[in-house]
Amino acid sequence: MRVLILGGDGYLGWATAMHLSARGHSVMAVDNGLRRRLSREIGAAPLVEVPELAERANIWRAASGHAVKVLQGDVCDYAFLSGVFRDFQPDALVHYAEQPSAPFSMDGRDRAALTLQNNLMSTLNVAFAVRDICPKCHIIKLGTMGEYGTPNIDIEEGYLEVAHKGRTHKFLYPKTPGSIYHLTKVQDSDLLYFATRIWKLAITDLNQGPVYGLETPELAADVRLAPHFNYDDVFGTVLNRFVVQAVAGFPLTVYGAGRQTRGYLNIVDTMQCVELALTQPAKPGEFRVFNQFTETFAVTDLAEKVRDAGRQTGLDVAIKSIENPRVEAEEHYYNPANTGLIELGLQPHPLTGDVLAGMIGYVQRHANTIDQAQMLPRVRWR
Ligand code: USQ
Repeated sequence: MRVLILGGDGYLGWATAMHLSARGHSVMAVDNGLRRRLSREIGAAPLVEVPELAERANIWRAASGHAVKVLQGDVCDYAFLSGVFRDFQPDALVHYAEQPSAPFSMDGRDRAALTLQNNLMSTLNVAFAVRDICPKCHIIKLGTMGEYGTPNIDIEEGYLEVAHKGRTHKFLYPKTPGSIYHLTKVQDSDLLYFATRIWKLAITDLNQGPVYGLETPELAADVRLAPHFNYDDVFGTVLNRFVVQAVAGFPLTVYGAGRQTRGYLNIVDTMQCVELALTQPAKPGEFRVFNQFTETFAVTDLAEKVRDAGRQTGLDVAIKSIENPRVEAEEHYYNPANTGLIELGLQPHPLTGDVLAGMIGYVQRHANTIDQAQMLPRVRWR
C-alpha cells in the first residue's frame, strides 16, 4: 500500500515509517519539525539527539535496503497537503501530526491556541484532502484514551448505546477530557465522525494510552534510528520519565496520591496496532474506534515496578509523592474495554521486568546526557 505518515519525525511517527516500509509498503513521511522546535523552545532536549528526518531515512535505507520518502512541510498548509495527495495518491494515511502534550497545551493562552489551531486544522485538512483528492484513502487517526476521562462507569470502545424514554440510540461515547490537548482530540474525533456520516470517508480512530519504550526491532540496525525519546515534564510520558529518573538517582515523581489509572502499551504494540488497522481497514462511511492499550496501571504501580527493576540492576530508587500540578482524579473507577484490536490479531507485549531492564540499560548507556532540570513539573493546570 501507499501509506502517508503525517508527523513522521515524532516518537511514534518515525518508528511507524520504518515498521511499515520494512513490511513492503511504499511509505512517505511528512513533518514540519514542530515537535523538535517546541521541545527546544522549552529547553527539553531528548535523551539522545536523533538525526534530522531526511538523514534518518538515509541511514535506514543503508541499513535495511528499505526506502522512506521524506517531505518537509506543514499539514495545516492546505496547498502543501493537497500537493502531497495529488503526487503520492495514498491508499492510507496515519495522522500523528498533532501537538501531543497535555502540559504544553495548559501552559498559557498562546500554547493552548497553538494546540487547538494545529490539531484541528491538520485534521480538517486531512478530511478535505481525502474527500476531494483520494476519497478511497483510509484515515488512521491517533486518538487518545484521555478523551474519555475517568467516568464512573465502564468505558466502551468508541460508542455507548443510550436508552431514553423507551427508545435507544448509539452515540459516540460521552467525553470528559482533562486538558486542552485532550479536548482537541475529542474535537478532531467528532470532526472525523462527521466526515464518515456526511462524506462516507473510511476512518479508524485509535484511542491510545500513554506509550513507553524505545526498543523496536528496526533500532537494532543502527542506534541513530532510535525514537525521539523525551523524559521532561512536558513531552515525556510517565513511565519513560520514571526510568530516566531511576537511572539519574532522582526520586520518582508520583503526582499526588498516584492512584490515577491509565491504559498503557509498549511502543512495539503501537506498531502492531497501526499495522492491523492498516491491513484490515474501516469501510466507507465507517468511523471505527479502538481503545489502544494492553494493560492498566496506577501511577504508583508503575513507580514500584521501576523501583523493583532498578534494584535488580543495583540502582537505589526512591519514590516521592509530590503536589499534583494537574487537575485530575487521583482515586477513581477505571474499566475500559480493549477487545477490538485483540480480535484483529494484536499480541500484547506486557510490561515485564525484562522490558524495564532493557529500558534501564539503554538509558544507562546515555546517562551522561541526563538533565536534572527536566525532572520536576513546571506547568500547573490552575
Ligand atoms: N504523572 C505522574 N508523574 C509524572 C508524570 C505523569 O504521576 O512525572 C501522571 C499524570 O498525572 C497522569 C499519568 O501519570 O495521571 C499519565 O501522564 P503522562 O504524562 O504519561 O500522559 P498524558 O499527559 O495523559 O499524555 C500522554 C501523551 C499523549 C497521549 C496520552 C494518552 O503525551 O499524547 O494522548 O498519554 S492518555 O493518558 O490515555 O490520554
